[in-house]
Amino acid sequence: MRVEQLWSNARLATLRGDLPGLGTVADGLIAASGDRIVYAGPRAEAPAFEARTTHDCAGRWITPGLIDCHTHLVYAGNRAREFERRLKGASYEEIARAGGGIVSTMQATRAASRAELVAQARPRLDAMLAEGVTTIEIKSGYGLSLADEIKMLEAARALGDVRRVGIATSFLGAHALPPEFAGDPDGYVDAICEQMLPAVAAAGLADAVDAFCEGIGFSPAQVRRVFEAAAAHGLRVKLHAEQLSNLHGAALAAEFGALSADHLEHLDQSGVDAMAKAGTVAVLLPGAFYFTRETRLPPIEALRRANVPIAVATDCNPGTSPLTSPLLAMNMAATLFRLTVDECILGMTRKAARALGRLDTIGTLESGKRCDLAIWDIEEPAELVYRMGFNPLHARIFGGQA
Ligand code: DI6
Ligand code: FE
Repeated sequence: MRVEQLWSNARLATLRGDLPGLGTVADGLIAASGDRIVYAGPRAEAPAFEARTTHDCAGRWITPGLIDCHTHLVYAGNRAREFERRLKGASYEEIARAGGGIVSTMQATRAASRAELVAQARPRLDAMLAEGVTTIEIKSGYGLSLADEIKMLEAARALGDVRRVGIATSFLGAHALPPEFAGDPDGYVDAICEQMLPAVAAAGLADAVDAFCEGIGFSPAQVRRVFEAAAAHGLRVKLHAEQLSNLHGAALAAEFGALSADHLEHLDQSGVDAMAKAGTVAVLLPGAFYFTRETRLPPIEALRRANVPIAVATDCNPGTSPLTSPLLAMNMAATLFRLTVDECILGMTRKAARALGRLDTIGTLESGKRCDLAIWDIEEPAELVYRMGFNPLHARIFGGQA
Protein backbone atom coordinates (compact mmCIF):
# COMPACT_ATOMS: atom_id res chain seq x y z
CA MET A 1 0.00 0.00 0.00
CA ARG A 2 1.41 3.39 -1.01
CA VAL A 3 1.51 6.12 1.66
CA GLU A 4 3.34 9.40 1.90
CA GLN A 5 5.08 8.95 5.24
CA LEU A 6 6.04 6.27 7.70
CA TRP A 7 7.29 6.58 11.26
CA SER A 8 8.95 3.29 12.06
CA ASN A 9 10.87 1.75 14.93
CA ALA A 10 8.70 3.61 17.43
CA ARG A 11 7.02 2.84 20.70
CA LEU A 12 3.46 4.13 20.64
CA ALA A 13 1.10 5.39 23.29
CA THR A 14 -1.97 5.34 21.06
CA LEU A 15 -4.38 6.47 23.81
CA ARG A 16 -7.07 4.52 21.97
CA GLY A 17 -10.30 4.17 23.90
CA ASP A 18 -10.70 0.49 23.08
CA LEU A 19 -7.30 -0.37 24.59
CA PRO A 20 -6.44 -0.36 28.31
CA GLY A 21 -4.23 2.31 29.87
CA LEU A 22 -2.30 4.32 27.33
CA GLY A 23 -2.85 1.78 24.57
CA THR A 24 0.86 1.18 24.20
CA VAL A 25 2.53 -0.67 21.34
CA ALA A 26 6.11 -1.88 21.84
CA ASP A 27 7.15 -2.10 18.19
CA GLY A 28 4.93 0.34 16.37
CA LEU A 29 4.44 1.98 13.05
CA ILE A 30 2.51 5.03 11.93
CA ALA A 31 1.62 5.56 8.28
CA ALA A 32 0.16 8.82 7.01
CA SER A 33 -1.04 10.37 3.79
CA GLY A 34 -1.87 14.04 3.61
CA ASP A 35 -2.80 15.22 7.09
CA ARG A 36 -4.33 11.88 8.14
CA ILE A 37 -3.14 8.74 9.85
CA VAL A 38 -3.63 5.69 7.65
CA TYR A 39 -2.34 3.17 10.17
CA ALA A 40 -1.07 3.31 13.76
CA GLY A 41 -0.29 0.06 15.53
CA PRO A 42 2.02 -2.91 15.79
CA ARG A 43 4.50 -3.32 12.95
CA ALA A 44 3.73 -7.03 12.89
CA GLU A 45 0.08 -6.38 12.02
CA ALA A 46 0.67 -3.57 9.53
CA PRO A 47 0.01 -3.95 5.80
CA ALA A 48 3.08 -3.73 3.58
CA PHE A 49 3.60 0.00 3.11
CA GLU A 50 5.57 1.75 0.44
CA ALA A 51 6.32 5.26 1.66
CA ARG A 52 7.77 8.31 -0.01
CA THR A 53 9.48 9.24 3.28
CA THR A 54 10.35 6.97 6.19
CA HIS A 55 11.36 8.41 9.56
CA ASP A 56 13.33 6.01 11.75
CA CYS A 57 12.30 6.87 15.32
CA ALA A 58 15.15 4.86 16.88
CA GLY A 59 12.87 3.47 19.56
CA ARG A 60 11.48 6.85 20.68
CA TRP A 61 7.95 7.12 22.03
CA ILE A 62 5.14 8.70 19.99
CA THR A 63 1.99 10.08 21.60
CA PRO A 64 -0.80 12.07 20.03
CA GLY A 65 0.11 15.77 19.97
CA LEU A 66 -0.81 17.31 23.31
CA ILE A 67 -4.10 19.22 23.61
CA ASP A 68 -4.46 22.14 26.00
CA CYS A 69 -8.24 22.43 26.35
CA HIS A 70 -8.44 25.49 28.63
CA THR A 71 -6.35 28.62 28.13
CA HIS A 72 -6.65 32.38 28.14
CA LEU A 73 -3.55 32.63 25.94
CA VAL A 74 -4.51 35.92 24.25
CA TYR A 75 -4.18 39.01 26.45
CA ALA A 76 -2.02 42.11 26.76
CA GLY A 77 0.33 43.08 29.57
CA ASN A 78 0.94 40.97 32.63
CA ARG A 79 0.13 40.96 36.32
CA ALA A 80 3.56 40.55 37.91
CA ARG A 81 2.87 43.47 40.28
CA GLU A 82 -0.40 41.92 41.38
CA PHE A 83 1.57 38.72 42.03
CA GLU A 84 3.86 40.70 44.34
CA ARG A 85 0.83 42.09 46.18
CA ARG A 86 -0.53 38.60 46.62
CA LEU A 87 2.83 37.48 47.98
CA LYS A 88 2.40 40.15 50.65
CA GLY A 89 -0.96 38.68 51.63
CA ALA A 90 -3.66 40.24 49.42
CA SER A 91 -6.14 37.63 48.15
CA TYR A 92 -7.20 37.14 44.52
CA GLU A 93 -10.75 38.12 45.44
CA GLU A 94 -9.64 41.28 47.30
CA ILE A 95 -7.62 42.40 44.31
CA ALA A 96 -10.51 41.69 41.94
CA ARG A 97 -12.98 43.60 44.12
CA ALA A 98 -10.57 46.57 44.25
CA GLY A 99 -10.67 46.85 40.45
CA GLY A 100 -7.47 44.91 39.77
CA GLY A 101 -7.44 41.36 38.52
CA ILE A 102 -9.30 40.54 35.32
CA VAL A 103 -10.32 44.18 34.82
CA SER A 104 -6.69 45.37 34.79
CA THR A 105 -5.92 42.89 32.01
CA MET A 106 -9.08 44.11 30.27
CA GLN A 107 -7.67 47.65 30.18
CA ALA A 108 -4.39 46.51 28.64
CA THR A 109 -6.21 44.25 26.18
CA ARG A 110 -8.58 47.00 25.06
CA ALA A 111 -5.60 49.29 24.45
CA ALA A 112 -3.85 46.70 22.26
CA SER A 113 -4.48 46.21 18.55
CA ARG A 114 -5.27 42.78 17.18
CA ALA A 115 -1.73 42.56 15.79
CA GLU A 116 -0.30 43.45 19.19
CA LEU A 117 -2.40 40.74 20.82
CA VAL A 118 -1.07 38.21 18.33
CA ALA A 119 2.50 39.41 18.92
CA GLN A 120 2.16 39.16 22.70
CA ALA A 121 0.48 35.74 22.62
CA ARG A 122 2.94 34.22 20.13
CA PRO A 123 5.83 33.56 22.56
CA ARG A 124 3.40 31.90 24.96
CA LEU A 125 2.08 29.76 22.13
CA ASP A 126 5.63 28.90 21.06
CA ALA A 127 6.40 27.67 24.58
CA MET A 128 3.40 25.35 24.35
CA LEU A 129 4.33 24.10 20.88
CA ALA A 130 7.89 23.41 22.04
CA GLU A 131 6.39 20.86 24.45
CA GLY A 132 4.34 19.07 21.83
CA VAL A 133 1.00 20.90 21.82
CA THR A 134 -0.83 20.52 18.52
CA THR A 135 -4.27 21.85 19.51
CA ILE A 136 -5.05 24.64 21.94
CA GLU A 137 -8.25 26.20 23.16
CA ILE A 138 -8.17 29.99 23.57
CA LYS A 139 -10.84 32.06 25.30
CA SER A 140 -11.85 35.67 24.90
CA GLY A 141 -12.92 37.44 28.10
CA TYR A 142 -10.49 40.33 28.50
CA GLY A 143 -12.24 42.60 25.98
CA LEU A 144 -15.69 42.68 27.60
CA SER A 145 -17.11 44.85 24.82
CA LEU A 146 -18.32 43.59 21.46
CA ALA A 147 -15.44 45.11 19.49
CA ASP A 148 -12.77 44.01 21.95
CA GLU A 149 -14.10 40.47 22.35
CA ILE A 150 -14.17 40.13 18.56
CA LYS A 151 -10.62 41.49 18.41
CA MET A 152 -9.48 38.83 20.89
CA LEU A 153 -11.20 36.00 19.04
CA GLU A 154 -9.74 37.18 15.74
CA ALA A 155 -6.30 37.29 17.34
CA ALA A 156 -6.80 33.74 18.62
CA ARG A 157 -7.78 32.53 15.16
CA ALA A 158 -4.89 34.47 13.59
CA LEU A 159 -2.43 32.50 15.74
CA GLY A 160 -3.49 29.48 13.72
CA ASP A 161 -2.26 31.28 10.59
CA VAL A 162 1.17 32.21 11.96
CA ARG A 163 1.82 28.85 13.61
CA ARG A 164 0.99 25.27 12.62
CA VAL A 165 -1.47 24.43 15.40
CA GLY A 166 -5.17 23.70 15.78
CA ILE A 167 -7.12 26.46 17.54
CA ALA A 168 -10.47 26.12 19.31
CA THR A 169 -11.98 29.44 20.41
CA SER A 170 -14.41 30.05 23.26
CA PHE A 171 -16.42 33.24 23.74
CA LEU A 172 -16.05 34.22 27.41
CA GLY A 173 -17.91 37.52 27.45
CA ALA A 174 -19.25 36.59 30.90
CA HIS A 175 -15.79 36.64 32.51
CA ALA A 176 -15.98 39.87 34.52
CA LEU A 177 -18.15 42.96 34.72
CA PRO A 178 -16.75 45.79 32.56
CA PRO A 179 -16.73 49.28 34.17
CA GLU A 180 -19.42 50.54 31.75
CA PHE A 181 -21.89 48.23 33.49
CA ALA A 182 -20.79 48.83 37.10
CA GLY A 183 -23.73 48.04 39.36
CA ASP A 184 -25.69 46.54 36.47
CA PRO A 185 -24.52 42.98 35.86
CA ASP A 186 -27.90 42.02 34.41
CA GLY A 187 -27.59 44.85 31.90
CA TYR A 188 -24.22 43.42 30.84
CA VAL A 189 -25.72 39.94 30.55
CA ASP A 190 -28.42 41.48 28.32
CA ALA A 191 -25.67 42.93 26.13
CA ILE A 192 -23.95 39.53 25.98
CA CYS A 193 -27.12 37.69 25.05
CA GLU A 194 -28.65 40.24 22.70
CA GLN A 195 -25.63 41.80 20.99
CA MET A 196 -22.26 40.22 21.67
CA LEU A 197 -23.03 36.52 21.42
CA PRO A 198 -25.19 36.84 18.29
CA ALA A 199 -22.46 38.90 16.57
CA VAL A 200 -19.69 36.48 17.59
CA ALA A 201 -21.80 33.54 16.40
CA ALA A 202 -22.66 35.24 13.10
CA ALA A 203 -18.97 35.93 12.47
CA GLY A 204 -18.19 32.26 13.13
CA LEU A 205 -15.53 33.30 15.63
CA ALA A 206 -16.41 30.97 18.51
CA ASP A 207 -16.45 27.19 18.74
CA ALA A 208 -18.06 27.31 22.19
CA VAL A 209 -19.37 29.66 24.88
CA ASP A 210 -17.86 29.85 28.36
CA ALA A 211 -18.67 31.84 31.53
CA PHE A 212 -17.21 32.45 34.99
CA CYS A 213 -19.82 31.31 37.52
CA GLU A 214 -18.59 32.73 40.82
CA GLY A 215 -19.31 35.32 43.48
CA ILE A 216 -16.83 37.65 41.77
CA GLY A 217 -18.12 36.56 38.35
CA PHE A 218 -21.69 35.77 37.31
CA SER A 219 -24.54 34.10 39.17
CA PRO A 220 -26.08 30.80 38.05
CA ALA A 221 -29.20 32.70 36.92
CA GLN A 222 -27.06 34.96 34.75
CA VAL A 223 -25.04 32.05 33.39
CA ARG A 224 -28.28 30.27 32.52
CA ARG A 225 -29.28 33.20 30.32
CA VAL A 226 -25.90 33.13 28.56
CA PHE A 227 -26.26 29.38 27.99
CA GLU A 228 -29.77 29.81 26.62
CA ALA A 229 -28.44 32.38 24.15
CA ALA A 230 -25.60 30.02 23.20
CA ALA A 231 -28.06 27.20 22.58
CA ALA A 232 -30.21 29.50 20.46
CA HIS A 233 -27.17 30.09 18.26
CA GLY A 234 -26.22 26.43 18.10
CA LEU A 235 -23.08 26.81 20.23
CA ARG A 236 -21.90 24.27 22.81
CA VAL A 237 -21.14 25.52 26.31
CA LYS A 238 -18.54 25.02 29.04
CA LEU A 239 -18.12 26.68 32.41
CA HIS A 240 -15.62 27.94 34.98
CA ALA A 241 -17.39 26.29 37.90
CA GLU A 242 -16.82 25.73 41.61
CA GLN A 243 -13.34 27.32 41.62
CA LEU A 244 -13.70 29.50 44.72
CA SER A 245 -17.12 28.44 46.04
CA ASN A 246 -19.94 26.03 45.29
CA LEU A 247 -22.68 27.76 43.28
CA HIS A 248 -23.69 24.44 41.65
CA GLY A 249 -22.39 25.68 38.32
CA ALA A 250 -21.28 22.25 37.15
CA ALA A 251 -24.83 20.89 37.45
CA LEU A 252 -26.10 23.91 35.52
CA ALA A 253 -23.52 23.30 32.82
CA ALA A 254 -24.45 19.62 32.69
CA GLU A 255 -28.11 20.57 32.26
CA PHE A 256 -27.06 22.31 29.03
CA GLY A 257 -25.03 19.29 27.88
CA ALA A 258 -21.79 21.19 28.46
CA LEU A 259 -18.58 19.96 26.86
CA SER A 260 -16.79 20.56 30.14
CA ALA A 261 -16.93 22.08 33.60
CA ASP A 262 -13.57 23.43 34.68
CA HIS A 263 -11.67 23.99 37.98
CA LEU A 264 -14.16 22.17 40.30
CA GLU A 265 -12.31 22.43 43.63
CA HIS A 266 -15.65 23.01 45.42
CA LEU A 267 -17.67 20.48 43.40
CA ASP A 268 -20.04 18.32 45.48
CA GLN A 269 -21.47 14.86 44.84
CA SER A 270 -24.64 16.16 43.18
CA GLY A 271 -22.44 18.09 40.74
CA VAL A 272 -20.38 14.97 40.06
CA ASP A 273 -23.53 12.97 39.39
CA ALA A 274 -24.94 15.61 37.04
CA MET A 275 -21.68 15.70 35.07
CA ALA A 276 -21.57 11.91 34.84
CA LYS A 277 -25.11 11.80 33.51
CA ALA A 278 -24.44 14.47 30.88
CA GLY A 279 -21.00 13.16 29.86
CA THR A 280 -19.49 16.53 30.75
CA VAL A 281 -15.68 16.43 31.04
CA ALA A 282 -14.06 17.60 34.30
CA VAL A 283 -11.17 19.86 33.30
CA LEU A 284 -8.69 20.13 36.16
CA LEU A 285 -6.39 23.15 36.30
CA PRO A 286 -3.58 22.45 38.76
CA GLY A 287 -1.61 25.54 37.66
CA ALA A 288 -4.33 27.82 39.05
CA PHE A 289 -4.60 25.68 42.18
CA TYR A 290 -0.85 26.00 42.72
CA PHE A 291 -0.52 29.68 41.87
CA THR A 292 -3.40 30.82 44.07
CA ARG A 293 -2.18 28.52 46.86
CA GLU A 294 -5.59 26.85 46.93
CA THR A 295 -5.86 24.12 49.54
CA ARG A 296 -9.19 22.54 48.71
CA LEU A 297 -8.75 19.63 46.32
CA PRO A 298 -11.21 18.78 43.54
CA PRO A 299 -13.14 15.58 44.41
CA ILE A 300 -10.97 13.29 42.30
CA GLU A 301 -12.11 10.02 43.86
CA ALA A 302 -15.78 10.91 43.39
CA LEU A 303 -15.11 11.85 39.75
CA ARG A 304 -13.38 8.50 39.21
CA ARG A 305 -16.15 6.53 40.90
CA ALA A 306 -18.76 8.21 38.71
CA ASN A 307 -16.65 7.68 35.56
CA VAL A 308 -16.54 11.37 34.76
CA PRO A 309 -13.88 11.91 32.08
CA ILE A 310 -10.98 13.93 33.49
CA ALA A 311 -8.89 16.34 31.43
CA VAL A 312 -5.91 18.46 32.50
CA ALA A 313 -5.10 21.92 31.13
CA THR A 314 -2.78 24.84 31.86
CA ASP A 315 -5.45 27.57 32.29
CA CYS A 316 -2.68 29.84 30.96
CA ASN A 317 -3.78 33.31 32.08
CA PRO A 318 -2.08 36.38 33.58
CA GLY A 319 -3.84 36.32 36.94
CA THR A 320 -4.11 32.83 38.37
CA SER A 321 -1.99 30.57 36.16
CA PRO A 322 0.81 32.17 34.13
CA LEU A 323 1.73 28.67 32.98
CA THR A 324 2.80 27.81 29.46
CA SER A 325 4.04 24.28 30.14
CA PRO A 326 1.67 21.39 29.49
CA LEU A 327 4.31 19.03 30.90
CA LEU A 328 4.41 20.93 34.18
CA ALA A 329 0.59 20.96 34.24
CA MET A 330 0.70 17.15 34.10
CA ASN A 331 3.34 17.02 36.83
CA MET A 332 1.21 19.28 39.03
CA ALA A 333 -1.92 17.22 38.34
CA ALA A 334 -0.02 14.20 39.62
CA THR A 335 1.71 15.77 42.62
CA LEU A 336 -1.06 18.12 43.76
CA PHE A 337 -4.19 16.18 42.71
CA ARG A 338 -2.68 12.68 42.80
CA LEU A 339 -3.81 11.78 39.33
CA THR A 340 -2.06 8.72 37.99
CA VAL A 341 0.44 9.04 35.16
CA ASP A 342 -2.09 7.50 32.78
CA GLU A 343 -4.78 9.95 33.90
CA CYS A 344 -2.43 12.88 33.32
CA ILE A 345 -1.48 11.79 29.81
CA LEU A 346 -5.07 10.87 28.93
CA GLY A 347 -6.05 14.27 30.34
CA MET A 348 -3.93 16.11 27.80
CA THR A 349 -4.83 13.91 24.84
CA ARG A 350 -8.00 11.85 24.49
CA LYS A 351 -9.99 13.45 27.32
CA ALA A 352 -8.93 16.95 26.25
CA ALA A 353 -10.08 16.18 22.70
CA ARG A 354 -13.42 15.19 24.14
CA ALA A 355 -13.59 18.42 26.17
CA LEU A 356 -13.27 20.29 22.86
CA GLY A 357 -15.83 18.12 21.06
CA ARG A 358 -13.06 17.02 18.66
CA LEU A 359 -12.55 13.38 19.60
CA ASP A 360 -13.56 12.40 16.08
CA THR A 361 -10.43 14.03 14.63
CA ILE A 362 -7.73 14.32 17.33
CA GLY A 363 -6.61 12.93 20.69
CA THR A 364 -5.57 9.38 19.77
CA LEU A 365 -3.31 7.63 17.30
CA GLU A 366 -5.64 5.74 14.99
CA SER A 367 -6.43 5.57 11.32
CA GLY A 368 -8.63 8.37 10.06
CA LYS A 369 -7.51 10.89 12.65
CA ARG A 370 -5.27 13.86 12.00
CA CYS A 371 -1.58 13.00 11.99
CA ASP A 372 -0.76 15.24 14.98
CA LEU A 373 2.15 13.61 16.80
CA ALA A 374 4.57 14.31 19.62
CA ILE A 375 7.78 12.27 19.43
CA TRP A 376 9.65 12.03 22.72
CA ASP A 377 13.17 11.16 23.83
CA ILE A 378 12.04 9.08 26.79
CA GLU A 379 12.28 5.49 27.95
CA GLU A 380 8.79 5.33 29.40
CA PRO A 381 5.68 7.55 29.27
CA ALA A 382 5.85 8.27 33.01
CA GLU A 383 8.84 10.54 32.29
CA LEU A 384 6.46 13.04 30.69
CA VAL A 385 4.77 13.51 34.06
CA TYR A 386 7.70 12.91 36.39
CA ARG A 387 10.17 15.56 35.35
CA MET A 388 9.91 19.24 36.24
CA GLY A 389 11.23 21.90 33.89
CA PHE A 390 12.76 19.46 31.42
CA ASN A 391 11.50 19.08 27.89
CA PRO A 392 12.17 15.74 26.17
CA LEU A 393 10.32 16.60 22.94
CA HIS A 394 12.20 15.32 19.90
CA ALA A 395 9.76 16.42 17.19
CA ARG A 396 6.24 17.73 16.75
CA ILE A 397 4.19 16.74 13.72
CA PHE A 398 1.08 18.72 12.81
CA GLY A 399 -1.14 17.31 10.09
CA GLY A 400 1.68 15.09 8.89
CA GLN A 401 4.22 17.91 8.71
CA ALA A 402 7.12 18.80 10.99
N1 DI6 B 1 -10.82 31.81 36.48
C1 DI6 B 1 -9.49 31.88 36.44
O1 DI6 B 1 -8.73 31.22 37.09
C2 DI6 B 1 -9.12 32.86 35.41
N2 DI6 B 1 -10.38 33.25 34.90
C3 DI6 B 1 -11.33 32.64 35.56
O2 DI6 B 1 -12.50 32.80 35.31
C4 DI6 B 1 -8.39 34.03 35.97
C5 DI6 B 1 -8.31 35.15 35.01
C6 DI6 B 1 -7.53 36.31 35.53
O3 DI6 B 1 -7.32 36.49 36.74
O4 DI6 B 1 -7.08 37.10 34.67
FE1 FE C 1 -9.74 29.83 33.09
